[in-house]
Amino acid sequence: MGWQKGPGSRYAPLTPAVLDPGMEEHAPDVARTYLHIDMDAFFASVEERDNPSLKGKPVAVGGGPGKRGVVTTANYVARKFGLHSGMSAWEAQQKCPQAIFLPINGSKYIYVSAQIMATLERFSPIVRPLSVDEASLDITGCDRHYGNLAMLGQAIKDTISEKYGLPCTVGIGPNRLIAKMAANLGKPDGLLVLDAEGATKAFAPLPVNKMVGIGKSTAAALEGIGIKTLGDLANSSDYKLKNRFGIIGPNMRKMASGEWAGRMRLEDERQPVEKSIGHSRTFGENISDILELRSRLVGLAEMVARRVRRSGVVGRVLTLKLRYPDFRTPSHQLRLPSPTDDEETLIDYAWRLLSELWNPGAPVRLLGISLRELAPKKEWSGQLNLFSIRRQRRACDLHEALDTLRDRFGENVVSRAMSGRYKGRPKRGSSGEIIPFGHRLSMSRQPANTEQIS
Ligand code: DCP
Ligand code: MG
Repeated sequence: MGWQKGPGSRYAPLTPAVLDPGMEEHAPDVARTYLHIDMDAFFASVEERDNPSLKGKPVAVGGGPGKRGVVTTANYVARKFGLHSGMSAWEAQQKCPQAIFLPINGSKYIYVSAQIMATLERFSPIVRPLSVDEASLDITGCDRHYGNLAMLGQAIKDTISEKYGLPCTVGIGPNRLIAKMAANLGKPDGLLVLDAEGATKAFAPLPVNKMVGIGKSTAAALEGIGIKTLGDLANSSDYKLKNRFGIIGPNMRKMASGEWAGRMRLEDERQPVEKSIGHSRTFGENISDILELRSRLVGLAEMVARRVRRSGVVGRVLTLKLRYPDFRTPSHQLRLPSPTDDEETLIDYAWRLLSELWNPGAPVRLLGISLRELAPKKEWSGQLNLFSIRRQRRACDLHEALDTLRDRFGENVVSRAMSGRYKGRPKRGSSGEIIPFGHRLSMSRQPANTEQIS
């Protein structure tokens, strides 16, 4: 799906974090300098560091022979064989049978990430962690102690290497976009400083999908009007672009020219205001234990709620699906009393759906939940009664704090699975169904349907 124009078109306010307008602390007319740091093959590099015998060999984290799921990352040796993040374990094994597949050690990576972020604060008072292995620093004036910008960049690379034994790439530029793009261009183990003019030259020959925020389908739409490279995009007319993409069009042109487009919210087509937002997990081993299933459900609900909040929407219809080992994939859905982005609500109702759908004790291979009938949150705020506004406000504070932590240290850093509310063995009703934790909830139900997914 490409960007469309017109009042009917809605895309998620999903902004690549580096381009979030909220991140610009200073008036744009004040000349500033930014540094973007991104660790190289982060999870794999941490594993190589901790086991030097892996050096020089193709390494992937996640996946593995006989395992399901996906590769989270591959080291640069393995990338030569075509391995990459998000590739299915099966495909990765076909492409590189000799690769060493390692289990994911999330808490270790989060710990290392926190160490690195803390170290970066020595180099600038303004450090914005953007993901588990990426940060954007405002380094205006900070280079004076080091000689020049490149020397500051090198000092950061050396420090990370000496203290943590890990490689990274650093990009420096007059705005966060150029700094991020410079880091992308410098990978791996690189250091690239670009001024505005250098950025225009460096971007020009690149295919349009190399620009942060331009994915495959927008690239295809651009190609459809004869724009293949960032140079083509930079030289396009705003009229033509606006006609095809709406306000996003001229903003894309600005970005291709290396101009800070921070006042816009560049919507990432990979997550348009989808019809639904959901997550599912295929388990390494089938799960038949109810407590284990509940804990997975809580994790999924948290992830869905977080994505929903990030998109600035609320959703009305909740669907739960599970897959049995024979690949039967029944699903069950309900309409919530009011649209929500609250994980506790999702947990309550998803739990209820599970109790009605699941054959207790039956092994489960996959569990997923999704929320649809999404609408912008602001459209709903007027319709909430006083009580729910107060409740929502308290929930919002909590969500904000948790989202910040997860943005900073990754999805698994905080978990509510052991909070009092979800502790203990679930109760069963008279007919054997599982009663949700908290109060019983009234809802309108739709019959379970069964879909076959191969
Ligand atoms: N990651 C993940 N699932 C993905 C992509 C990434 O779990 N689909 C994890 C593994 C990566 C880490 O996040 O090591 C950081 O992601 P990056 O996109 O920065 O990728 P890498 O650091 O692995 O490689 P690069 O050198 O390209 O930055
Ligand atoms: Mg990285």
